[in-house]
Amino acid sequence: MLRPLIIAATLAGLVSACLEVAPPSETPVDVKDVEAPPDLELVTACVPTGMELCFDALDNNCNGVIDEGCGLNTGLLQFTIAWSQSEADVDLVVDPPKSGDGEDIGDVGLARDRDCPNDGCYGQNVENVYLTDGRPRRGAYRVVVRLAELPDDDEPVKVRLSARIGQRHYTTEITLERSGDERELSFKL
Ligand SMILES: [Ca+2]
Ligand SMILES: [Ca+2]
Repeated sequence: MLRPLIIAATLAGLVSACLEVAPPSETPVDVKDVEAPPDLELVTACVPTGMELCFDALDNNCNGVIDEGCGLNTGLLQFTIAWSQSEADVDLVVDPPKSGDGEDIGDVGLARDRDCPNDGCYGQNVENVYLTDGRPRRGAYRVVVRLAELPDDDEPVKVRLSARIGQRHYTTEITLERSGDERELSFKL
């Protein structure tokens, strides 16, 4: 009786792992250029620190997926922010590439998981934008992290931003001081 149970458990483990992690693509997603404000330190090396921790917007186990097993989705593109001040309203905006003449090119398959703190985030503030399936459209993805609202006497908000672009990984910490502050990065594929 023991062996079928072990096989079933192993299969269940494999299936859950497959659901979380997008299959590797045949050719890597090519990152042509990354633009970031000069005062932001953009770290590309991933140093594993143990098991994956939820809601920190960090790929703690360096498996290429940010905050897996935490109810967030992923794809060949994943942009995630997390911040600790439970009352602060921070927004992650990912604008998809435009056509050559600057026109919208329509739906490129990006979706959003949560809008914190409005979605009942219970102090675990995280927002996640990901590519739902397939390969990403080429072009520049404009990523804006904006402090929409900060209660009067709070400290500046420290926001962790991580991006997964195919097999590449980027992370940085952004400090936003007052309502309306924003920082912009661009990832060109
Ligand atoms: Ca991970
Ligand atoms: Ca994590």
